[in-house]
Amino acid sequence: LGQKGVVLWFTGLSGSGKSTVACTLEHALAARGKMTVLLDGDNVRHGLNKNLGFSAQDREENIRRIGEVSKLFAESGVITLASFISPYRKDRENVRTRMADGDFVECYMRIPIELCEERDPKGLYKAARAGKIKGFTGIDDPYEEPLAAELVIDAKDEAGTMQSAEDMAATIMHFLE
Ligand code: GGZ
Repeated sequence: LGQKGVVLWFTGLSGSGKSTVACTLEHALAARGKMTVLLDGDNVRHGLNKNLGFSAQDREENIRRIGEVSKLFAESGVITLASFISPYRKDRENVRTRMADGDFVECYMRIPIELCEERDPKGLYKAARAGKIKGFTGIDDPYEEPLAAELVIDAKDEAGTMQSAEDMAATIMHFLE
């Protein structure tokens, strides 16, 4: 009866596919009858965190609040998928420290910036290059790579073939199993 909660924390650049993979994985988990919640910029930055911008301080507070919400969900037995750039190592580690051992699974989307920029679904990289957005992660704002993520997802598999979102979600599902 019941299920154990966990936080799957997706970190990576804008356009790295965090939310796409999280969404694909969420569907796969739901198909197995798991209770899940997906937190991302779209449902958090417009509500709970709408008073926050993209300064280092605001990003820190963004991640802190999301961490606390994720913790509450996980403690209620929900599989929580959090998809945020979360560029600062310290901020991610603070979330990890707040959680019970093993309940924080850091999933690093290690996609080269060239690829993220090529995709640029919202034209944000273009705007950042043009100086229309200041402090854009990877352009003129830092991204601190995880040093010991539980999962590292690369654009290509070992054979050098580009991975689909389904492939990436399957890797994470195997880890969870
Ligand atoms: C990075 C920005 C910025 C700046 C707006 N830097 O690709 P997106 O659009 O949908 O995802 C990005 C999102 C990042 O929000 P997070 O809450 O994940 O960031 S953090 O964890 O750092 O707090 C991008 C958009 O917001 N966006 N301005 N300057 N991304």
